[in-house]
Formats: sequence, structure tokens, C-alpha cells
Amino acid sequence: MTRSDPEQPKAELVIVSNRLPVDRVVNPDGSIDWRRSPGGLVTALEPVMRANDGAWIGWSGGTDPDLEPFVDDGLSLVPVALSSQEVEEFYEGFSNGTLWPLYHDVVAKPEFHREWWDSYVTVNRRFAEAAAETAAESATVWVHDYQMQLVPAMLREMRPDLRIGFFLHIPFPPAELFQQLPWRRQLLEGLLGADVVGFQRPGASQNFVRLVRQRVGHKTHRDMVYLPDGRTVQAGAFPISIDVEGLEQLARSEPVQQRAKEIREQLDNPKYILLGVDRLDYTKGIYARLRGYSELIAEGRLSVEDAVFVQVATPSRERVEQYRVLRDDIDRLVGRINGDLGRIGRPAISYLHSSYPREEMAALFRAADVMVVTPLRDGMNLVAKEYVACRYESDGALVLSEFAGAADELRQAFLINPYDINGMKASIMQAINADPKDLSKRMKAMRKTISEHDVKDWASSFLKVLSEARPMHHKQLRPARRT
Ligand code: ADQ
Repeated sequence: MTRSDPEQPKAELVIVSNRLPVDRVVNPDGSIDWRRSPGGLVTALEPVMRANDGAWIGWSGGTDPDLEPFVDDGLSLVPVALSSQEVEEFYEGFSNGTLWPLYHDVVAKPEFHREWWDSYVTVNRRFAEAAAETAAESATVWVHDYQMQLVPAMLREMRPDLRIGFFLHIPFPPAELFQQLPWRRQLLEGLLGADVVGFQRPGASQNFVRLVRQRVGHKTHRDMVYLPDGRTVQAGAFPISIDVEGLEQLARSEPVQQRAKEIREQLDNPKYILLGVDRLDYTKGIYARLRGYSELIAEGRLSVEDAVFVQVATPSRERVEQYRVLRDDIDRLVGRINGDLGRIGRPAISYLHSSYPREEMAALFRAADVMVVTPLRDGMNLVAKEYVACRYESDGALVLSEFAGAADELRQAFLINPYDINGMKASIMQAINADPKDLSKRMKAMRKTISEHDVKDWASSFLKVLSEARPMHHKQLRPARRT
């Protein structure tokens, strides 16, 4: 079945994201398989996709030119091809070398290259075309994240009948930073092709509306943008969440509890296990966090006999220069800290690059007394919510950066400013020495918050607002049955 096949059934709900929710794996005999990548987005969208003959459009991660649409475990997947030059210019270049640092407070210096932009436009058009071919009449298309910001307007031009939503998973910067972008107006106009533009935090939504007013000159009122052709665009905050129930169930399972115990034993049963889990990214604040921790040891406020910091940092985007440099810097820092402060069999930091299955992640969250999440800027940070979901006995402490979206909801965490290393150190000590009753009160409150708002609620609240956003459309999505 090819994409242009007129007989091909069209989808009532189309998801567009940079990556497909599956990874292509080549078996030893050369045959090809697809392995589901365990992201929360799939968990959230799977039930609505199934109820609505949904299709998912995304890049397969490789550079094979002609992968046909296929069905994997009941999900229709439409791969979009990228050439190796596009991987370099659109993905590593404009997406991760320009937009990512710019949208994260310019924590690293964004690079502006005209060829990268051209490639971004070309690839966005390819995704928009794939969506236009896949969507049924008056269908709903939900476009995701910073790699795809031109898709809404391109798609609207091709298919004005569609209902289009956009959600940005990362922060949206204040006007003062966004203004640097040579293509600022094009990006805003790209997003304005959507009926609803969603962000993680209310501040991001306000940044967007303000920029639209200033830069594009449209009339706005609160979260609404009024376009000259009579169309309206609604902006808003839709903080993403996780599969709280599923993760808690996993954390409660016998094998995970057993594994958590084993982890503590393997670490020689220290009094305190601190944990950091991040993609190895300069926005995550890993360097300052580990430095702060090493100072606590060096100053004698903690000892390697009593405490260990387990830092899981999965390398990512390794073809981008800044990521390679960061990895080297952190590798060196950990080596120095362990060399200076560790004892035989007692490293100050247990540093791991691996990517783990969900069971192992849950066991780590169960084993850790203090979870340390210190991004310099983060759209949400799911790790913080995952830790809370796993603490079903309402114990454990969360140290959380104010600059993560999650801080809006997890108010009872030990909130820190990640640039203030002394403050961060004091909060880590406060978390370690806290009265268990205090910890339990905090954890209970945070658990209540996340259990009232899981990832399925996130998806359905976005889709509900989207379905109400264009009254001239009468087709509604079928709600997913709760499982
Ligand atoms: P990320 O920047 O990738 O996401 P985060 O929200 O923390 O950051 O999600 C990372 C996910 O990967 C978590 O589910 C975590 O458990 C998992 N993970 C991390 N290290 C792992 C490892 N070694 N092995 C296995 N799993 C690992 C972007 C934005 C965030 C936003 C999300 C969702 O940057 O701000 O919260 O999208 O919108």
C-alpha cells in the first residue's frame, strides 16, 4: 500500500512529530523490524489513535529513501525520509544547533546559518505534504514540537478543511531572545496555521501571543489571536504528564522492588542515595549539580562512606559539537571528583551512560532517597514526575529547579535556582536531613497533583480544546475508552 494509493483509508487523527514512535532495527539476517520506543507520547496518544483510525507521521531515524507506510501493532505509521544532508542541516543544524539553544534561554550560543533554514523549510514541507495525503476530509492533525513549526501553516494552505493543533514540548522564549532569529516572522506565521497552539507553561503562551502582536501585527486578546481573514488562533498552556498509574504499578511489582534492593546492595548500602537522570544535554545542569555535590563531600558535609550520587546521563545528539564537548567536560569532571574524593569501592559519583528499560528506571527511582533535577531551563522534565509516581510509600525527596516546567505543579519539592550553587547545596542537605514526616507530607501532595493530571488527561484536554476551536467543523473525534 503506498501513500498515494487512492484506496488507502484516510486517518481521522494524524500525529506529526519529528520521530516516529518506533525505531528501525536491522536484524543479523538483514531483515527489518520496528521496536516501539517507550515514550510517554505514544502511551498518551495510543488510545485516541486506535479509536480514531489514527496515523503517525515521522522520521524513522535513518536515511533510507523509500520506506512505505506500515502498520505496527495496530498503529498506522507513515515514515518520512531525510537525506544525510538534511539530517545535518535540518535536524542537527537548525533544530538542535539553532532552535534548541535559543528556546532554552540561550544557555548555549545558537548558530544561524541560511542553509540550515532552507533545509528546515524543505523538510517541514515534506512533513506537511505527508500529513495532507494521510488526513481524511475535515480530520484533526496534531503537530508536535520545535522541529515542525512551519508545518501548521503549510498544511493549512494545502488542506484548509483540516483542524490543526500544535504543541511545543520545550520552552518558548521571551521576545528579547526570540527576536534574534533572522526567521522570526516566518516561524510565528508557521505556528499561526494551527487552530490551537499549546505550550507547557502559561508564560510561554504569553510570550508567543505578545510576539505575534509585536512582530506580525495581529490583534490579540488574552490567549486569542485574531487573524485578518476572520480565523482565530487560541494559545494556551497544557502541561504534559506521564502514565502515572502504569509507572506506579511497575514500581510496585515484585521484580522492581527486588531490583531496587539489589541496587542499594550493589552500592554497598549507603545511608543516602542521590540520583540524577538526564539526557546528556547542556540544558540539564548536570555539570553544576555534580560540582555542587562534590563540594559537599570536600567540605565534609557529606562523606563517601554515607552517600553516593548515581548519575545516569544518556549521550544524545553526539554529532552536534556542543554535545561532544559537554560529554568530555562531564567525563573529566567525574573522573577528577572520584579520583580526588573517592575511596576503594566508594566512588563519590557512580556515573552511567546506558539507556535502561522502564523496569530498571523504576528500580532506580525506588532506590533513590533524593532525586536531584536541576535543569537551567526545561519545558517540563518528566523525570521529576516519574520519581514522584514511583514513591508510592510517600517517602523520598525531590530537589527541583525552578526553571523546569514541572516546578509549576510540584510546588512541594525542594525548589532551587540551578545557577546558585550554594543554594543548591543547601537544599540538597535540607532534603537529606528532612524529617520523614515533612517528606511524606510533601510527597503526598505531589502525588495527588500528578495523579489528578496524567498524560491521558493531557492529550484529551488538548484535543478537547482543539475540537471546540473551530465551530464551523462538525466532525468530532471519538473519545478514547478509558482502560
Ligand atoms: P527531554 O528533554 O528528553 O524531553 P524529559 O522530560 O526529562 O526530557 O524526558 C526524558 C525521558 O527519557 C524520561 O521519560 C526519562 O525517564 C527517559 N530517560 C532518560 N534517561 C534515560 C535512560 N538512561 N534510560 C531510559 N530512559 C531514560 C522533552 C523536553 C522536556 C519535556 C519532554 C516531554 O525537553 O522538557 O518534559 O520533552 O514534553
